[in-house]
Amino acid sequence: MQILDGNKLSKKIREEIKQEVDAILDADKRAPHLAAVLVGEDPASQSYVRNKIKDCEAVGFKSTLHRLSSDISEEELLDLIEKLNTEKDLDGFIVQLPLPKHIDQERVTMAINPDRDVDGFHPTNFGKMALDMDAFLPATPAGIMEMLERYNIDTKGKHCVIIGRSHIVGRPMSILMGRKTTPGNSTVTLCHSATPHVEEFTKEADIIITALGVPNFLKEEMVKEGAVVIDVGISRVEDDSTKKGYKLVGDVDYENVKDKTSYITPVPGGVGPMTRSMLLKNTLLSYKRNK
Ligand code: L34
Repeated sequence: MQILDGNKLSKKIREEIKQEVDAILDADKRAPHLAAVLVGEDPASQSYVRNKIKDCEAVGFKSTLHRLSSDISEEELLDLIEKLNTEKDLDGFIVQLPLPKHIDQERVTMAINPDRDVDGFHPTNFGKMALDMDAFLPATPAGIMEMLERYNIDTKGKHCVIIGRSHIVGRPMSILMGRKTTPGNSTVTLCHSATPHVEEFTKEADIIITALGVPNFLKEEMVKEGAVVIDVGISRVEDDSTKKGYKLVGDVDYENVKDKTSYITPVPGGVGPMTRSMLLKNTLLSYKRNK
């Protein structure tokens, strides 16, 4: 069993990006610039966005954080997006999800300029991805692909089972793993809440990608010997023995599953940091396109 170390890999990717930024700054050009919009006080979202801003600092990007109160109207948010769509010397921006219930997520996604949509959520980018065209890829799926590539994991002709069909993870992941690329080129099964007996699929899988947000969902007996297990789930569960009062757990019953796998991602320290690295990568890509 080998651990897919997202922290270590992300550090390496950040160093690579920093080298590029250093060269840009040495040439007296402006730094790449990412803006993040955070609506409300969701503790997990605050932590993720804080880390994204820190990552920008670490690689030499400029970053701007727009914090909005949870009772902001949809129109006010759309006005801000309109500004960010054309703001000078801005390469990309994200609107952190989830949004408060009174705001229509679809309208917000549609309002973002696809050329600045470094989350890759706009239908233009999603469609391009599905058609093998150049596009901003959504950060979490892109991070998983990057991880598979850098660990040289063979995916061609393998059976990849994905659990969860969310717009930001499961659905795009099913497309990327099925594309004729390396990594990719897998036979893909997309399981979801209407799949009876998920274990019948996971037991046959060479690669399992869980993205449901149900702690300890994937058990030892659901996994084939030697499978690759990628855990995207990240839930906060109460734990009085920790300083914060909670701990982060994935969708995989890690302690019992790990020894059965060939490769496995931990939570935390697996897919999460890779997501953040891919956001940096997309922002740099956007910057280069603007040149
Ligand atoms: N717009 N909304 C938008 N873009 C995204 O790409 C996201 N996502 C998901 C939620 N909403 C979004 C994220 O940023 C999930 N996500 C995300 C990003 C980073 C981490 C986890 C989820 C992360 O850094 N995880 C760390 C632990 C962080 C902690 O201590 O809280 C890890 O090691 O897994």
